Amino acid sequence: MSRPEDAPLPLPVLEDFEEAGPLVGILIGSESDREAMDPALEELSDRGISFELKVLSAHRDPRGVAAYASTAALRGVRVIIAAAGMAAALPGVVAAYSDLPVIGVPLTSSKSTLGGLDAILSIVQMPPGVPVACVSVNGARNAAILAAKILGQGGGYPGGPRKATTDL
Ligand code: AIR
Repeated sequence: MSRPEDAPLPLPVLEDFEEAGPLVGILIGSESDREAMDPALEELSDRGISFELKVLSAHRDPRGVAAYASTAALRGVRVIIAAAGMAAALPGVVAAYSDLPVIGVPLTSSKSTLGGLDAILSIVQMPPGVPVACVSVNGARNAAILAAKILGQGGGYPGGPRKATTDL
């Protein structure tokens, strides 16, 4: 007898992603990563930079990640921050499906026995041709600051004047 969980996953509905996007897309691999990313949300909010946050796992919902990443630029998203713990494939998979700059945030996880070393190596060791920027373990705030700097290239600085270096 077939079980509901054996049914093929529905194909992602691209209409789900068609609404106009913010400047920054933040992806987290699990609901359990949300709190670790709060500093990024705070930093982007302080700078007046629009963002969205979605929970999408590269391993548990690969087609959802593919659909998001391959449509983000069309929606106006200009930088993607992707955060995950353990075998953190999320930033790399996003970079595989999108030409947008991707900033990876390796996270510690209550389930990780390696304290974030697993995640940072998963993110930083990308093969040639598919780059992903990588901040420190739990470096959510730095990811947001880097996103703001990327957005500031070639024009005005989004979110107003830079904070003093001593605030960083
Ligand atoms: N994760 C989820 N799918 C792929 C990966 N690498 C990560 C999450 C989270 C950790 O696994 O980003 O940090 C544990 O997730 P959960 O949902 O079991 O708490």
